[in-house]
Amino acid sequence: MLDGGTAGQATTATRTQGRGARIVLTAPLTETIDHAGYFIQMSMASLPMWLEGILNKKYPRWREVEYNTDGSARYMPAGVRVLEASLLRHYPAEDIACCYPADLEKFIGPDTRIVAVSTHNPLGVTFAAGVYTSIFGSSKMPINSHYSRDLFAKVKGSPYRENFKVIVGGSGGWQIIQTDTYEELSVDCVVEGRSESVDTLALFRKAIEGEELPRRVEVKHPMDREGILFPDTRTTFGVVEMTTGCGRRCKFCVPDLNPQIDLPKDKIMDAVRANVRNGNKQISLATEDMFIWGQVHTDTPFYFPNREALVDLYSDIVNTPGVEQHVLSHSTIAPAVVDTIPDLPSSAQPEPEPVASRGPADARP
Ligand code: B12
Ligand code: SF4
Repeated sequence: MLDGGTAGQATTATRTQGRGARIVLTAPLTETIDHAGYFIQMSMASLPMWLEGILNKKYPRWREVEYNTDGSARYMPAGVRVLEASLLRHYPAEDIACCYPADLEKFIGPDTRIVAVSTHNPLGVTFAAGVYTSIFGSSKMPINSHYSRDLFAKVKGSPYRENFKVIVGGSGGWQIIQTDTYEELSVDCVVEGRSESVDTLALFRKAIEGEELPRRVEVKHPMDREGILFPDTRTTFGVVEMTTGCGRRCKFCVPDLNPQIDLPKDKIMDAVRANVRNGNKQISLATEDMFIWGQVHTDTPFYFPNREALVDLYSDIVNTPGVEQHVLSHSTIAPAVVDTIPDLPSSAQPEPEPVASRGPADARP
């Protein structure tokens, strides 16, 4: 069903009986849309609001989203989905609702205690976004920022605002901290770090009990593969995590502060199938550098990719029935170049290592 079907609205009312879900999860529309590939979201991050007409003309249906039968969102950014999976370990499913910003008033009610917002780039002050927007003229409001502010305004204007706490997380949370826009956006607390953390769950417990929250909380990142959760629902663009961390240690880089972990193939494949089951034709493995997968915590240097393991993983994904596109995320060039050199001097070759110490799906001789 596309764009706010009425059947969905009716069942929503039954589900929450007009009292709202205890925990409502959402994200800006322009970070959630699953339309026209990565390019549209990247444009929305970087084009000023006054150029929105160009995208409206090229993609007249970009605002159309799909619904579950209970009126909740069919897809959400991966960060929301992992948060949802994390909360489901402690709260019953009927307490949690993921919805698009336009439907917030259907899911927020007198029983709502938390509205959790996940955001990638709410104020458009990250690299590239702010720079490109200002090239286009005096308006510095990127399209994505306009829609993020619109979401926060809806939450702020809720007649039940006194009853619930607003918790923000995701890779763009720092923008609210650094611009001190808590009051303006009506945000109680910004969480920096992953939702799987016990600290995040402790914070949610506090919020449900109506306790005061700190403005900013830094939570610990899981240290091993078992600590990372995989949702079995649909994510925007079929984003499935492949690695965390990078390991190159650029001093300014936030993702690199995370431990370097490559995630197990069987869990990646389960998440791919969950996306397909829920109607996605597109998958994208999220990573800081796809070439480190299959060789993390081995003696192999960064720039020697585990080619066989990578080909095995990507082949299985693109050959999964229902997957029509795979969008590549981040990578570095050096490993691809190294992999094309037939006879490296022996000093540049990594020492062979025992197969048992290697990463997942190792097929390298
Ligand atoms: C896939 C991806 C994209 C995709 C898809 C995005 C989407 N909407 O799904 C595309 C290509 C469209 C994209 C676009 C952009 N991206 Co991007 N993207 C990524 C990438 C590779 C993965 C994101 C992801 O889904 N990760 C997996 C999920 C599970 O992680 P997560 O969202 O961080 O969620 C975890 C925590 O943050 C937390 N959490 C998340 N939400 C919440 C909410 C609450 C309440 C709580 C408590 C916790 C919590 O818990 C989750 C895990 O448990 C990251 C790098 C990375 N490794 O994160 C860059 C990254 C997030 N992107 C980045 C940038 C700069 C951009 C762009 C601005 C680039 C541009 N100029 O065009 C745009 C912005 C788009 C927009 N709409 O404005 C930067 C972020 C910089 C920043 N915010 O300061 C990153 C970190 C890349 C980098 N290394 O620089 N991106
Ligand atoms: S992700 Fe990029 S910026 Fe960050 S440490 Fe790795 S190479 Fe450096």
